[in-house]
Amino acid sequence: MQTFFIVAILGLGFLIVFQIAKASEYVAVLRGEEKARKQTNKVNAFMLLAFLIIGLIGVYYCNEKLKGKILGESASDHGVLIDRMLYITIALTGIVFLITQICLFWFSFKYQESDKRKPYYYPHNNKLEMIWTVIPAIVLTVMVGFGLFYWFRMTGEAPKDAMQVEITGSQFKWEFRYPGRDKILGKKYFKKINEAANNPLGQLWEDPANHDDIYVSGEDMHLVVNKPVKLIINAKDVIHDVGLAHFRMKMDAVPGTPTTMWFTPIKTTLEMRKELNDPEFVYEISCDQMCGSGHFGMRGTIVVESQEEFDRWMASKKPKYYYAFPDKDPDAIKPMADSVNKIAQLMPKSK
Ligand SMILES: [Cu+2]
Repeated sequence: MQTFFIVAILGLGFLIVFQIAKASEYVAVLRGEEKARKQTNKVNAFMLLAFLIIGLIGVYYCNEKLKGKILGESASDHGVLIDRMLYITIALTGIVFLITQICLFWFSFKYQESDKRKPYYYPHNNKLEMIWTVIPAIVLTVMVGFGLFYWFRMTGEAPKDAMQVEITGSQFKWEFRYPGRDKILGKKYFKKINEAANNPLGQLWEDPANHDDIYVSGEDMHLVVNKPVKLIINAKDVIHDVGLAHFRMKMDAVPGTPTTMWFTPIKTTLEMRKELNDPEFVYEISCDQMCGSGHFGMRGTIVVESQEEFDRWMASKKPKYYYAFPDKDPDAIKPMADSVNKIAQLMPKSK
C-alpha cells in the first residue's frame, strides 16, 4: 500500500511539473519569448536572494534550537586539543562559508540581466587565481598538519607510566583485559578462543604473563583519573569501533590487527555527575562501526575513579587463569588443604 502511494505521488508530481512546463511554454509564445525570459530572470534573481536570507535564518535557527544538545566539555586531555581543533576548523570554514554564500547569492541578484548595463568581459587574472589557490592551500595544509600531529601523538607511544587495558569487540559485546601485577598482557592466539573452557580471548596459558591477567566482561571498564591509559583494541569477528565520545577518542577494532590509542581521563565519574547535575551519568563506549543487527546494543560503560578505588576493584578480581585451572588457585587450594588437615586431625590415630 505504502509503495503504491509513493509511486502515485511521484507520478502526480511528474505530471504537475510537466504541465507547468508546457503551460509556461504556451505563455512564452503568447507573450513573446524575450519578454517571458526577462520576467523569469527577475523571478529567479529574487528567489536566489530569498534563498540566501531564508537559508541564513535557518542556519541561525538550527544553531539556537540545538544549543546545549552537544556533549559538554571533554573529559580527557586529548579531547581538549581535539575540541580546540574542531572549533578553529568550524570558525574558519564558517567565515568562508558566510562570505562565499553571501557573495554568490547577492551578486546573482544584484548583477541580474538588465537593459541598463552591458556585461564586462573579464576572462582571466593570474594574480587572483594565485591568491585564491595559494591562501586556501596554506590554511588547509596548516589544519591538516595539526590533525596529523595530534593523530600521531594519540596513536603513538604512550607515556611510560600509562596503564594498559585491552578491549576486544565481538558481535555484540565488549571484553576487557587488564595485565595484572606484572603489567604485561599475556600472549594470545585466536584458535585458542574457547568460551566453554574459560578462555574467551584465546590466552596462551603456557605464557606465564597470562596467569595474572584479569578478564572483565558484562560490567564497567575501570580507569584511573589523571593516569594515562593505553587501549589495545581487538576484534574477534568483524570490524567494530571503540567510540569514546566523552573523551573525544575513537579507534577501529580490526580482527587480526590490534590498534592502539592513549589518553588521560581528567574527570572522575563522580565529578562528571556533579558537573552535569546528572546522578545517572556514565562514560560510554559506543560501537562506531555498523557491525551487524545488534550493533545498536553494543554499549559499554566506563568508571573513572581514584587510584585507591581502582586498586580496591582490582583486588576483588580473580585472574582468568584460575577459572580455567581451579586447581592452581591459591585461594581455592588453601581452604581445601586446611580442611584436609582438619579431617586428618579428627581421624582416630591408627596404632
Ligand atoms: Cu560493533
